[in-house]
Amino acid sequence: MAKLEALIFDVDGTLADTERDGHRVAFNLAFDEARLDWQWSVDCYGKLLSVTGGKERIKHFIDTYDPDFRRPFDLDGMIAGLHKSKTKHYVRMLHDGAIPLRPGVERLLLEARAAGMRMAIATTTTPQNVNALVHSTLPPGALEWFEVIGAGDIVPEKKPAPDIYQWVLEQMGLSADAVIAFEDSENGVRSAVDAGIDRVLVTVNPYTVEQDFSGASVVLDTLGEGSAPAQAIAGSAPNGGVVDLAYLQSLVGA
Ligand code: XBP
Ligand code: MG
Repeated sequence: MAKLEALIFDVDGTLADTERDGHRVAFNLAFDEARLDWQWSVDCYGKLLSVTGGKERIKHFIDTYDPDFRRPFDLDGMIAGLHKSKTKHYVRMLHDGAIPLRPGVERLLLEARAAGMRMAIATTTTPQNVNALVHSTLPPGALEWFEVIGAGDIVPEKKPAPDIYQWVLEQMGLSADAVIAFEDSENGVRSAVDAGIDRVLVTVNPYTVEQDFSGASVVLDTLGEGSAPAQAIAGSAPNGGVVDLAYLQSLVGA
């Protein structure tokens, strides 16, 4: 039986439901600040999420939804400026306590830490956003629980490309069959699977619930808490409804 050696977590949608009431709102605040008449509705943002990466998403929005927009000479520079402003708003919102962790996340992190399980992050989002989420939701020093944080532009291609998972595995010196990836989206599962990780646990959210998770080992609604057990959407939920290290080890050994 392969031994489980590390847990690798996606951030947005997985650790916390950050997209609808966090990132989307911050993009709109940045557009306001720049006096642009763009406002991303909840539905529109759901479609835009097919493109990962905030800067890439703004570029895609212009190309697809506002093709007549008078592009400045330095469009990439303009998008980078907008994105910087968006990150500032997003980080402030997190520090104001706008977004909690998803059910079961802190419980599993604490169990893994107590057991000495190695942990890492593999995300498309900007590093400052990871720091702000961890600082605003977990005890002081929690950033150090994650041995490696792979985020944003550290790799050339964002999810669904496998780059970020490959980078994290390389930094940890681990082979793909010794880890479990935690994801919430089809793009994230593709990224992990294409990096050779064949144990992926998905917890869906309203934006991703209809996506194709055929590459995942199990699809749940949440990681589960004693009072609110996890329900399986595909595969088997843990006995007792709580994703813990014993259940994760059973997925790796399966
Ligand atoms: C989600 C993303 C990110 C966020 C916005 O990443 O695709 O682009 O939506 O963050 P993941 P930025 O699920 O891999 O955590 O604006 O910083 O890109
Ligand atoms: Mg995600």
